[in-house]
Amino acid sequence: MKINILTQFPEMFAAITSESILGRAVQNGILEIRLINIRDYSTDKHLKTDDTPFGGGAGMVMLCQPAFDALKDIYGPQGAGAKHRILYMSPRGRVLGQDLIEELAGEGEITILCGHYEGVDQRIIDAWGMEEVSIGDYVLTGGELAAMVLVDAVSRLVPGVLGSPKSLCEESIYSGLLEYPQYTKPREYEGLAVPELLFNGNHKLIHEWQWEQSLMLTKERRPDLFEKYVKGLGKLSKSEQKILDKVLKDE
Ligand code: 6GU
Repeated sequence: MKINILTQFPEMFAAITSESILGRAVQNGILEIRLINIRDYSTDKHLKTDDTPFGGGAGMVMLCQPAFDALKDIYGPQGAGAKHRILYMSPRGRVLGQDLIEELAGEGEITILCGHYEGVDQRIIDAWGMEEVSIGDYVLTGGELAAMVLVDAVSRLVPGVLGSPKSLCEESIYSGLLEYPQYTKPREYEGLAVPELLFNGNHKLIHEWQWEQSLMLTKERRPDLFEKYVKGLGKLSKSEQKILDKVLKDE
């Protein structure tokens, strides 16, 4: 998958492109992250990329010229031919969820514009058919961190980026439940013991315990997800039904 990122701060992206799982995917060529410095496209003698807003008000607004020219470099003249989805990171956008992440992971190539300061000239968004995306109801100083969140979440769904595909389907958002508690060695640490049940070798019992833990956590912390999950459940075995009834009864 190829991800083009238009930003005034390309160095920030080293945080995701040179480390850990995404760093390896970039090294392997599974993931291509092309960082485009908007300033490089400025035709202004001071390499200006923003200016004061028409109508007054605080802050600076990203200029059309550098952004348009950077986009033309990727796509050719504006309006020419098919293009990929172009996202503009903005707190006024559609709130990012796993649904949009999955959609984007299915694309071969996407482009992301990161705005800074007070925003960008609206004509950039309109002329290039950008989709506005927010990562939640709070305000950041710029779109870069938001873009990194999106790129990380999308990339891990690209085949080959994660080691084992099993870890994908086992996790919360896929089964619709929050994750059960995990433990590792040692069995006892500063007097704190790991639940006995995990050592009895009975994998059916262990899975049932993990499912019960997930159900309880989800019911307590995310009643919205819990309700949806229970509604979507198919036929349960006798032992599963018993566990669900117990969780439903517990206050
Ligand atoms: Cl995408 N950008 C900014 N600046 N702030 C945000 C955001 C994006 N999402 C949530 N807050």
